[in-house]
Amino acid sequence: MAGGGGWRVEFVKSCGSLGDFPGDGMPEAALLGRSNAGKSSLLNAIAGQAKLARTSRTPGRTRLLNLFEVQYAAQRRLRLVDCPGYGYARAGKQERERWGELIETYLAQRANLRLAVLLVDANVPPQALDGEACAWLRQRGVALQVVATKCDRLSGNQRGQALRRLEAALGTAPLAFSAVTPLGQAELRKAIETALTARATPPTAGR
Ligand SMILES: Nc1nc2c(ncn2[C@@H]2O[C@H](COP(=O)(O)OP(=O)(O)O)[C@@H](O)[C@H]2O)c(=O)[nH]1
Ligand SMILES: [Mg+2]
Repeated sequence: MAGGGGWRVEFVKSCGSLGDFPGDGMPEAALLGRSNAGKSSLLNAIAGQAKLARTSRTPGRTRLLNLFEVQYAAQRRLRLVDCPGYGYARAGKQERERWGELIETYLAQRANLRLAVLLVDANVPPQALDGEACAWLRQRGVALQVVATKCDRLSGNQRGQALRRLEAALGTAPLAFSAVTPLGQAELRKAIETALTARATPPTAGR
């Protein structure tokens, strides 16, 4: 198991309901974003494992919450909860609502949740759906880190502009990130560790 920045990441399971989640106290960070925002690529990059999460050219395929566990220090573990991409137009209305319901139940009710990591593509203008997601999370008191993905596609000037536009639209400074260059990768791992270490738990016994 190759590591990225001292992280050892493994897939645990996929969950279709909150009842499928482990009943432990391990701190969790949710990975959120519209389909095609670069979530699978980001997960592979910060894990240092090319094939950990499937990167797909068919957006909207993943319907379950996918759990990954990270060992990031001798005695520290955290869980990443990869949530289905929201707002994919070609999914039927019913499907969209069901995916949304599972994500919202998790974000609103899961006691282990410490941080929502919201991915937005830096190459497209700020999207209303992302603004709504930020507002929804703030209303519920969920700590939020916005990540501007695919920044390698932008020149320094364009990147600065895109970041300022996103900050103005979403009300929080995004972390500039690329899955294909090291940009932002160590910073994101650190931000997740810091947010989740506030109340650290010991490793799960018996796994
Ligand atoms: N240039 C570049 N392309 C990216 C980056 N992250 C994702 N992509 C591309 O964006 C598309 C969607 O990525 P994916 O990780 O599958 O997005 P997901 O649907 O949010 O999981 C794919 O074609 C990726 O190769 C990045 O950091 N830089
Ligand atoms: Mg994906």
